[in-house]
Amino acid sequence: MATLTKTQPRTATASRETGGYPDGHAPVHNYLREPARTIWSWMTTVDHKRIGLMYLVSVSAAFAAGGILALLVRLELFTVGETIMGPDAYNQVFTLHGIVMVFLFIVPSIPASLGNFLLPIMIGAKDVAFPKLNLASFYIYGIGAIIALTGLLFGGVDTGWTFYTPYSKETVDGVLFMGLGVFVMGFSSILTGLNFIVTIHKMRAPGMTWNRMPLFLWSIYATSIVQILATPVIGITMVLLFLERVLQIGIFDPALGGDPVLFQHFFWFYSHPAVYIMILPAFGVISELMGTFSRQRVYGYRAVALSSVAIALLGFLVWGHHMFTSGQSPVSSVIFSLITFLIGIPSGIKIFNWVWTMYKGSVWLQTPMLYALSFLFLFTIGGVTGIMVGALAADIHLHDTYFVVAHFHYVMMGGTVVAMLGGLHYWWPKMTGRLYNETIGKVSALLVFLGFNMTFLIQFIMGSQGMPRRGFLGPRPRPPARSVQRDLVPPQGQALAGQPVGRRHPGVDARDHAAGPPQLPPHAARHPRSVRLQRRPLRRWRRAGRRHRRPGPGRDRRRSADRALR
Ligand code: HEM
Ligand SMILES: [Cu+2]
Repeated sequence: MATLTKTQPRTATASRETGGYPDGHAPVHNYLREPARTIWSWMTTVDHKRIGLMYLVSVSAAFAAGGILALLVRLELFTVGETIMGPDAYNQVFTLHGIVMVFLFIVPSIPASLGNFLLPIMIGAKDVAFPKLNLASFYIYGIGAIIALTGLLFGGVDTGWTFYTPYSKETVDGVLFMGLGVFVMGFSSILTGLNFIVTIHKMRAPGMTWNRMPLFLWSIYATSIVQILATPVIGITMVLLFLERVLQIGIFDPALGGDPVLFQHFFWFYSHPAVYIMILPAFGVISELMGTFSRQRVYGYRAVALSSVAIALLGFLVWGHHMFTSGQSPVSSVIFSLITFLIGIPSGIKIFNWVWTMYKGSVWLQTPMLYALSFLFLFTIGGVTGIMVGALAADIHLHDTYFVVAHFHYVMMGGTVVAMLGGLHYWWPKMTGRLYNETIGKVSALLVFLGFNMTFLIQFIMGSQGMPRRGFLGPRPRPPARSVQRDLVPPQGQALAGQPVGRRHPGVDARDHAAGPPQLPPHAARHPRSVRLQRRPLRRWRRAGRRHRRPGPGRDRRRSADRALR
């Protein structure tokens, strides 16, 4: 590399044939053309660069498909009531959006594409440790995706990407295929992780010690650990769901002696670590970009490298923060909440080190750096709101609202996708031998940033005001009586106070008031916490009375909006 400095003049022979390289410096081997350019040679290749590129094309296709589904969701929510589809179709569309984006796109995204391409190059190895297994992983991914999408022919899925029981046991048969597809794709993820770990352990060139490894590889290494340890759990969970549906064995179905909440434990035991499968590679990309475009070695190399591993390990201990409202014991909720806060520390270490690197360096605002700055801004919002929903009291209100939707889009899209875009721009010349147009690159980076915030920032506000996620915005018939509604209160109320505490979206109108003041249960007097909770319905009742006496268009608008959300 040292010979190719900028003082060396580009010779006249540098041309398209030499790929723009000065004569004599053209790479001996051009993986895009050799050994052949036929489709068959691509399909049977064991070259990590080609496999990385094939993954890139596949995950991009999945991203585009998921994006179209997202547009359908937004379009449907454009007006109250049916805009382009009914409630059942809507459930299907947002579910498919989630499944495609999570399992087909974001889990394999950076590690399988950029990771495959760069890992051997960065450690000075010829290829990954098991090239054939690498190709097999690609096909397993493809087969899994096809099985999952076959579910569309069998009624599709309307469970949400989380497949929660007991509903997923009762609903259409598409669940079977989606579950099986996720199971199969899991193997692809495990084998890729295995391949990367062995490659990093065994194939580093002499001199490439652990402490000299590029930060991207540390993050890929940490990701691989999570892939290997966590992915089997989702596989087993999907198999159990499959067996439960087909053979009625009674694992999740209470009628058969099973426990539906058990499913949530299994699911999140994978899916929380999986969010680190999604974000750790992004951290790695950002570390590379920050170093290069600040023209400065990333500050605190060791801390940044080891924080990836710390996040990967701690990530296994926080799954219960998705279940604060599931009726799990208050003790476990407190513990899960505490460990969730702890994860903020290694994440913060990275953020501060990146900022310090920029501060000490000299920032060069090229397209990849614009994406890196977007990442810093968006991921920080995502992380901080993660801590907010990790706080027990706040999450009782925010769970299953648009606030959570905003949170995870800030980390997944604002984090992982933005980092991937930055990385693709950065390594594009290496991967293709061509340079992109810098102006178009910068404009796109800006548009992504603005468009993303316009779409998702507002969801924090909607969510904190109580708008439920996954809700079809349609006028629905009003339930007959308030008392029936009370019975439908989600379990968190009972869990906290031993009594229903009222709905999260109180219907404040005259009828509520006419029902008379709610009664405090006798034990409330002895229990200060429950007194506070129990007073809430009373305050609502008083407020309803005030509104009742103040007629006007404002009240009517509130009422219809309120009803629309139900
Ligand atoms: C910085 C640390 C983070 C913390 C403290 C955190 C915390 C949380 C908590 C407590 C929830 C549950 C909220 C609820 O359902 O009421 C949640 C949901 C979620 N988070 Fe995070 N999070 C963090 C980072 C991430 C990252 C990096 C990703 C993905 C790249 C992610 C993806 C998700 C997803 C997908 C959900 C919602 C799952 C669902 O219900 O569909 N989070 N997060
Ligand atoms: Cu989580």
